[in-house]
Amino acid sequence: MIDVYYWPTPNGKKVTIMLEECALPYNVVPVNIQSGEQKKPGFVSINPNGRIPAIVDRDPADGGEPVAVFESGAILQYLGEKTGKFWPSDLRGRYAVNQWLMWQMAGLGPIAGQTSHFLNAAPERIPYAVDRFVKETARLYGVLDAALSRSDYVAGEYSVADMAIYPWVVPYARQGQDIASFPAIKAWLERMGGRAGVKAGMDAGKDLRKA
Ligand SMILES: N[C@@H](CCC(=O)N[C@@H](CS)C(=O)NCC(=O)O)C(=O)O
Repeated sequence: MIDVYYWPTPNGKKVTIMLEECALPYNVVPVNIQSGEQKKPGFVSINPNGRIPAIVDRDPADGGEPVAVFESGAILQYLGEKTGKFWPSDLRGRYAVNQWLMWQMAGLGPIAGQTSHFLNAAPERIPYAVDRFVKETARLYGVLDAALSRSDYVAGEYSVADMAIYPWVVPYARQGQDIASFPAIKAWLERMGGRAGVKAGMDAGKDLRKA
């Protein structure tokens, strides 16, 4: 069994999508980031960075003590290695996926997060910040759109890279993006949204915010 320390956000949903796609049994441990539970000692002992998601795998491949992993990209790699799914075993395939996973972790996620913050949450409108982040998000969407116009999935075959990117692109409107300008992304959103595992992973813990 895998414990997922979770709140229904884009970084959390990447992990539940992968767990659903791999049909791995998991247990959601809610960490309410709105009330600050992610900074409490119990959780910080699992993720010293004090952010969701994190996992604890109670049945690791080496048969040893439970394994704790934080950072959503590292969790996707861990689950890919554990299952042999959506994380290619050959050198070229693996790095085709890994480079897009890193692109999402270091580029799209942090930039789109700031874009959404300055557009929707900042206590005052700061035109310089809005302009800078909306434009950089559009640039990243352009890079993704070009890749998806060459293949159905970002690294060729469907992989953890698609799972990492998808929950960040679903809220494109909150990032000031016009999806009609990115036709390959639009088609990929439909392809991704039609997968049962993606739907179930996106829905995981959806009632937590209301509780
Ligand atoms: N790079 C980290 C980012 C994690 C992250 O930013 N998590 C957010 C939710 S999506 C969080 O826990 N925010 C609460 C906080 O910053 O205190 C990852 O991908 O796991």
